[in-house]
Amino acid sequence: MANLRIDRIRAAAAADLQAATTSAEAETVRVKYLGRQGEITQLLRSLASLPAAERPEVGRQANELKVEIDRLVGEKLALTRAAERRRELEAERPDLTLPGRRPPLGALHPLTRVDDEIVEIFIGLGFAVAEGPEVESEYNNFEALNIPRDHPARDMQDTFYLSEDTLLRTHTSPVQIRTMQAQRPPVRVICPGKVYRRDADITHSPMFHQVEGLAVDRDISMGDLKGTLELFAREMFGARSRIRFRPSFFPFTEPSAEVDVLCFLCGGGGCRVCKQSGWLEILGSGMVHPQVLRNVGYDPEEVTGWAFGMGVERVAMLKYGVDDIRLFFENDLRFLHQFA
Ligand code: 2NL
Repeated sequence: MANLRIDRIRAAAAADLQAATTSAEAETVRVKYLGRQGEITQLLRSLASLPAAERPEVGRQANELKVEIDRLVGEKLALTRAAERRRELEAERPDLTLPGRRPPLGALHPLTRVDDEIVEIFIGLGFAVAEGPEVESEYNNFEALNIPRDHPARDMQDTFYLSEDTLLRTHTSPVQIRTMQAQRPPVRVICPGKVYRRDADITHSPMFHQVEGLAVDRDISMGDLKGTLELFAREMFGARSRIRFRPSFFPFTEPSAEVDVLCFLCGGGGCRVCKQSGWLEILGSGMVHPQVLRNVGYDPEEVTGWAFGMGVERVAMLKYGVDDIRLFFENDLRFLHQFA
């Protein structure tokens, strides 16, 4: 009787395993025969009710069958799991013919572009780029530049003072002062950088960018300044660009001149941007004051020089028709994407 039951279980288990096509079904077969309520488990439990003489032989066969089913289930599991893993990998196979994902490309900030453009033009004219610290001494920022103690530009309203005699530079001129202190003429430098003034409205930002240029050598004249700025204007604003000089005043230059370019929006006919004048003011300039030359140890009887300075934001606002300087610093992508 017991033998018959074992044979029947063996045949049934073999058939069940044959029918199992997935690892989950193979697991179900294991539970059905070897689990806590499984047929082999129940058979082994029922050994106690057999006649003592039959017990060892039936027990041995039942255990043999248990080991056999366990081995067969194991083999089936290995086969079905391998097949399932292959199907998984097949489903995940990357389609190498799909187009690649395009990472969004960044773009230079409009101020960086204008800044680079200005600097590149002067590099092309033989100028060397010089940079310096944004935290400066009062001496380099004002004193050396012949800006008198009672000059309005020195007022607390205009300058961020860090202590009695250190401040955030209000222009990049101190870089030129440092350059002249460090080397003998000839000097030709272009100085881009951040500058700081206590001022904020639609055309003024407490931090803005300036580019200043300086040339010092024997016999440097106002004619050299005009020629240099004319070349600059043609490269920056186009071949039809013109410039004009208007007398002005700066404590560090004498004579001084404000430079206008022919309005590149209306070509000089008059428009809203140039306020019907046909001209746009873009920089200040002049012959370096003899006192400034003396302050850096140069002899104004031996060498002369000129300098100029322009605001990068102002040039960028004119060039791109931006009417509020704060747009450059808000980092709103809807604004910035327009320059990509
Ligand atoms: C402006 C005017 C200017 C200078 C900057 C300069 C520098 C040295 C000596 C003499 Cl070391 N001058 N720089 C000269 C004239 C004008 O800037 O309106 N900038 C936005």
